Amino acid sequence: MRKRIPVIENILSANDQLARENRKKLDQAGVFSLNFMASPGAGKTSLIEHIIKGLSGKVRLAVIDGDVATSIDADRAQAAGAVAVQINTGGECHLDAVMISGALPQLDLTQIDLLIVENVGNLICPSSFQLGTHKSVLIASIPEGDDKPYKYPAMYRGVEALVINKIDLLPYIPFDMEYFRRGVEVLNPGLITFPLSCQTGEGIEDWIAWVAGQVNISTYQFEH
Ligand SMILES: Nc1nc2c(ncn2[C@@H]2O[C@H](COP(=O)(O)OP(=O)(O)OP(=O)(O)O)[C@@H](O)[C@H]2O)c(=O)[nH]1
Ligand SMILES: [Mg+2]
Repeated sequence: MRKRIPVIENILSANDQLARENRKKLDQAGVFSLNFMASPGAGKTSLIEHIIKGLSGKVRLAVIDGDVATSIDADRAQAAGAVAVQINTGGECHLDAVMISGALPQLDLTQIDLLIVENVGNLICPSSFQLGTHKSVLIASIPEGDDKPYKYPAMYRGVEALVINKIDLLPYIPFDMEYFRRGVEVLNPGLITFPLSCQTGEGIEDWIAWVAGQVNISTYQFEH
């Protein structure tokens, strides 16, 4: 008789254990952390750039950037004014807790209020791997199409906030917002959602205010 070896379950439970240790380190240092997930090109790095600029001087921000091969995104975050650490996954389609555990010692956590992790662009794998971050944010975007909640339910189910980026493209691309939102509501009822455009800046103010609220910056005022 063949024995079933639960390899996947063991890998995920080892990952979750390490994720708990990552969280402990962040909590002990008073760092609040967000895990940004999205398909390739949805606008993760563009949003991070807006946050860095919007919270400059109010929040000490660091970014861990996951990328299969390059340091393009970490360079962009650094150019925008954040401390940034690059993780090259060498082909893996997601970050995991081991990679975050390796990156954390490269940051002086005592000097950071907010850590944003930009996951690898992918709507499947990242949702299976806990990192130890406090909340997960999904960035959807108009050109991906309005059927994505239906096709990638695990991703939409497992997040605490949703950004709908590239609303400037709504006049040009067929996208039924009602259909999209109905799909999200079934999977994740009441999910806080921010339709916005990194291109025009529409909706960015509310989004940055939400991020600031998460880091407990009660005196936060958006500067025009
Ligand atoms: N029209 C429009 N384009 C946008 C918007 N936000 C980002 N882009 C463009 O979309 C492309 C991808 O943006 P990124 O921020 O690099 O996306 P990403 O999710 O970080 O991409 P990967 O890290 O490669 O997965 C860039 O060419 C951006 O200029 C937007 O709101 N509207
Ligand atoms: Mg990016």
